[in-house]
Amino acid sequence: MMKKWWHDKVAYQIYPKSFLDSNEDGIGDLRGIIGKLDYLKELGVDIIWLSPVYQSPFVDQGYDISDYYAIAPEFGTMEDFDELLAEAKKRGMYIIMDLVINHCSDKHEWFQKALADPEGKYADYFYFRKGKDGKAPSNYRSYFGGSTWEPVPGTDQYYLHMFAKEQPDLNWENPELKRELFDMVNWWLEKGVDGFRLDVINYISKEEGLPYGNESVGKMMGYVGIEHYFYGSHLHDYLRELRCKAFDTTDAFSVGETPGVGMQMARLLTGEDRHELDMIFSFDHLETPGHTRFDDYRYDLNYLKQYYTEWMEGYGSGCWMSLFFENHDNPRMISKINEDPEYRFAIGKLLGMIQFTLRGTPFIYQGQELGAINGSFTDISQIQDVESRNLYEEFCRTIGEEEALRRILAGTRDHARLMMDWQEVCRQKNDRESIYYFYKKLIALRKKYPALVYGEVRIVHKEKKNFFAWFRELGNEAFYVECNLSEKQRKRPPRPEGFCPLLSNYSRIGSRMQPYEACLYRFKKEAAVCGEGSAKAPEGR
Ligand code: TEU
Ligand code: CA
Repeated sequence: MMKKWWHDKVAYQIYPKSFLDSNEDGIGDLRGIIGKLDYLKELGVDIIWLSPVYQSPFVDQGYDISDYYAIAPEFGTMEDFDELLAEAKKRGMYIIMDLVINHCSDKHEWFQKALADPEGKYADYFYFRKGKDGKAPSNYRSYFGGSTWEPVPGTDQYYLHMFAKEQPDLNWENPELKRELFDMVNWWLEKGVDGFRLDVINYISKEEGLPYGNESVGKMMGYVGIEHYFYGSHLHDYLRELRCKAFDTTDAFSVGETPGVGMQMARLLTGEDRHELDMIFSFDHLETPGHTRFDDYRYDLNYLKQYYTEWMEGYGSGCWMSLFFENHDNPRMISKINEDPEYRFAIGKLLGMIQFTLRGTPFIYQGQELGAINGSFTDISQIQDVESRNLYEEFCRTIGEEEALRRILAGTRDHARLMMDWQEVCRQKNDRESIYYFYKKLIALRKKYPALVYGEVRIVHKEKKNFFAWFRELGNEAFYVECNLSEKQRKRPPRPEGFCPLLSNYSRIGSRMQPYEACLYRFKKEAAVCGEGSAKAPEGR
């Protein structure tokens, strides 16, 4: 595969609202981020993905944009943003923005003008449709509960919104809208941003006529109507256009958020010959099959092994993966795997080991490097997120309050949106055995050894339950990683000869593997001393 500048980089997602509040108004802000660039640099981060910082009524925390050319005053000013860009550049770091162009805010002037003049040009920037017999034009269900159709008061019209009713979907069939969006993207690129994360980008092409959704497909996929807008027939054309008219002008980087897209579609979206997206975020690995985010259950790491085995072996050499476990929409991964505090840091380090030694570009979500866990919410009044609040009401009607609360507390996006714990950072920086240091070491190793970035992945012992191991090989360099996926000790399978320990989440590598143990080894020709049983303690734990 042709080398790209982002292949050997480490990315870090910042959710600005809860990263660092510099002026003590309770809301994280751009100056807070500027003040922590050195922290990120020291950790080894190269690329910063900023969740939306544009002007917004914050119904969906900035994913409802009312002005694509303005910075939300809650976060600071355009001068602050320019300073952030400049300070990042000074440190050799890259900034990527969140591009939310499937929908905008109902407060955006386009939507306001559309409402004011239903015959005017802006009405066609959105999906306005007549109701049917006093009911919504179709049966589509919104991601945030209820119908995707919101009636326009005093008319027989409805407009489409896949998410909150304050987030009307944009009509990509309209060439003028597309031009405005491409101009906007170019404006940010000219400013110096290095790329974009594209919010729910696989929903932008909707089937003509927006036909009724098949209820049984909806039941299976969770959302009625999904077959008519998920991976729509013009998606590839739109992405290629966006790429040619915007991204290519500066070799900008793009990572598409594409929920529900499996490996086959992912290949079509990211193949290096396809000229669409550089990478995608696929979410299939975030829940064990048969479960949704709102189920209160334990995640099975054997599924993660199965998922990565499939992608590492099947995605193809011309595609490049994003490697991540968390973001602002999902509970903390450690909490999903095992809530016993005894295993918290071992699991956190195990996840880091997987994330930084498989093939792809790792994305850390803020706080993950500290082993952040879910919040301890107990009551719906503590929950802010629009998705959780809407779904709670819906659940209450069908399964009762107690069960509704249990489901919301299991899956609420608020877990990931708690303030970053800077005191914990201080504590961990003073502890050489902390997860923070473990991440820092992993990142440094990944940067030191190209085999950990570009090497072939060869997964072994596939049939062994609760055990995940692989080689990374490039030229004369070879690495071996072995992980115990369970809280039970286990016999250590024979380690390949000539491999010396480099890093482990336990201080001693014995004949039995400890709960969630993860070890990285490097091949040394001359190293007969590293034979079975004589492994010396690696750095850190
Ligand atoms: O999320 C897209 C999306 O499909 C969500 O339903 C997501 O899958 C879910 O919340 C978590 O799995 C993106 C943004 O990441 C999210 O924050 C926004 O609310 C949403 O788009 C609308 O812009
Ligand atoms: Ca603030």
